[in-house]
Amino acid sequence: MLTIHGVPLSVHTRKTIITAILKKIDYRFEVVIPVIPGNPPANWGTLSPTGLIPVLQDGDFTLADSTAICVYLDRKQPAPSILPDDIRESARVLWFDAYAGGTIYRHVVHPLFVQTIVAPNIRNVPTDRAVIDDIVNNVQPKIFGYLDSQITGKYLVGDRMTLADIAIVSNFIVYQYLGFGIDAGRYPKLANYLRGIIATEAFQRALADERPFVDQMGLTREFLAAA
Ligand SMILES: N[C@@H](CCC(=O)N[C@@H](CS)C(=O)NCC(=O)O)C(=O)O
Repeated sequence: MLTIHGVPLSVHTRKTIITAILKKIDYRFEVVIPVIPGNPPANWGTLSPTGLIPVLQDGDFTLADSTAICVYLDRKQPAPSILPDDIRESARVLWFDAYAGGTIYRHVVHPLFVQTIVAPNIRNVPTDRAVIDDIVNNVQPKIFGYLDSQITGKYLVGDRMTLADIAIVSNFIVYQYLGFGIDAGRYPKLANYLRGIIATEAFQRALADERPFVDQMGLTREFLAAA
């Protein structure tokens, strides 16, 4: 059986979990929390060259990076595929996956996570409100506006769930866990799209499985009631 190392509520770990669920691939989970000093196991440097989660182990094969893992799972169990056959659709899926990790996570979700969780609880330094205000007022509007402009149906690309939806929505789950909301008046398509993807079976199962971690960290699940 496959092993996924990570934390179920991490943006990138959730991508691999949802892909496995969607494809009905059995996996076991090994909790690794890199932001907590001393938490990763002694061999972590060998398993994860970057030190980041997630990492997959499939027998004697070890692989880091959520996108690499999702693509590996897609080749291992091709149906249902998370990458369309059409070359332009497939390219757009990879674009949204890159945008999710390189822009949404890097410039919005990760710094908000650092300010609201890591700073006060792990680094024992106060939250910097100015950083949060800058993200909310100056960084996220362009990103949310762009996404809103790209949504034409239930899924971001094509007519079924792809890696694009998995990567983008996984970011918005953590964003909302942290207590931030999507202004449905300003971004109606984005708000509706997120509700639709979160309501799918694969997301609902992943969210149910990660609930103990969410509760333990005192994060909010209120937004899930609307899904
Ligand atoms: N490109 C990597 C990014 C992985 C990543 O940033 N993981 C975060 C959790 S979502 C992490 O390990 N953070 C711990 C840290 O920054 O020390 C991937 O897609 O797997």
